[in-house]
Amino acid sequence: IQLETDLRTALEQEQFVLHYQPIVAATSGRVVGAEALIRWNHPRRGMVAPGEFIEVAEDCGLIVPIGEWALREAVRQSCAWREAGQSPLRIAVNVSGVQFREPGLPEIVRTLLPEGEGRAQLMLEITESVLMDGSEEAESRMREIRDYGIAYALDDFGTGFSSLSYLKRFPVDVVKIDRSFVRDCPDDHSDASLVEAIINMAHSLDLSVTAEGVESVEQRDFLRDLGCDFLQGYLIGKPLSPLEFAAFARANAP
Ligand code: G
Ligand code: G
Ligand code: MN
Ligand code: NA
Repeated sequence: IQLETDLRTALEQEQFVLHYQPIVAATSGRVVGAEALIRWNHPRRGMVAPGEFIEVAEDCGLIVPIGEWALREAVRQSCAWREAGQSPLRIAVNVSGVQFREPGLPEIVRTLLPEGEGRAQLMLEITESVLMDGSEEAESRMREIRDYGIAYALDDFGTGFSSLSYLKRFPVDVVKIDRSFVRDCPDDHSDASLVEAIINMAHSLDLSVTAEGVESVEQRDFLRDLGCDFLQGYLIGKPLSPLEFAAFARANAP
């Protein structure tokens, strides 16, 4: 209850910030975008990680306005970078299932997108569970939002229970291989085979693949050689403040 009250205050007083973890093309190492990750800049506790408040925010419904704030902030920041001369970046924002099912989401997305040239390349990261419950509705909702030019990444891929047929049915653009499968690559043969199978399967459905949790040069080379499209992880860069990310993007521009 105290946390809920504090989260309301955090929204009102704009205590949330977004950090940006770089995503690069596997073959060139050039930056293609980032995953926006929320932090709570708490007046006493300092930077609070999402693991400590997202679940509570989902339970009490505050994830809806918090998630809306994150979408707005990501679009604002990405337009600011564009205006500062940065090459276009695809910014991926995590959307919780609770927020995805909210009837107002398509309208929110529509109104926050700028018109014309500076249009933000926004991507929504959803998990397999979003596709599973109420899938008819999820499908039409995905298509409605996609018509505004938004792309989708399927987060934590492989950890859920969705069947491969979901990938064919829903308008997903990118599959993100969960970092638990990347961790023991390339030494663990079953994980290595699994990662290879996900990449090949995604490609045969015309989807791109991002590997998460890339921490070593061996993992990077292994994934690149399998044809994985994009890489994300501590080897590439940890989640960075907006200023730090801008410097990273300049240094690794296409
Ligand atoms: O930043 P960190 O590595 O601690 O992120 C932990 C988890 O918090 C991630 O799995 C991510 O999905 C979730 N998360 C981060 N930012 C957001 C956000 O803006 N909205 C939602 N719903 N989840 C987020
Ligand atoms: O949305 P998702 O659940 O994928 O959230 C990404 C989380 O993974 C963030 O909390 C981020 O800090 C964390 N993360 C990002 N890169 C790495 C990595 O290379 N190794 C590990 N262990 N965690 C990572
Ligand atoms: Mn994510
Ligand atoms: Na993930």
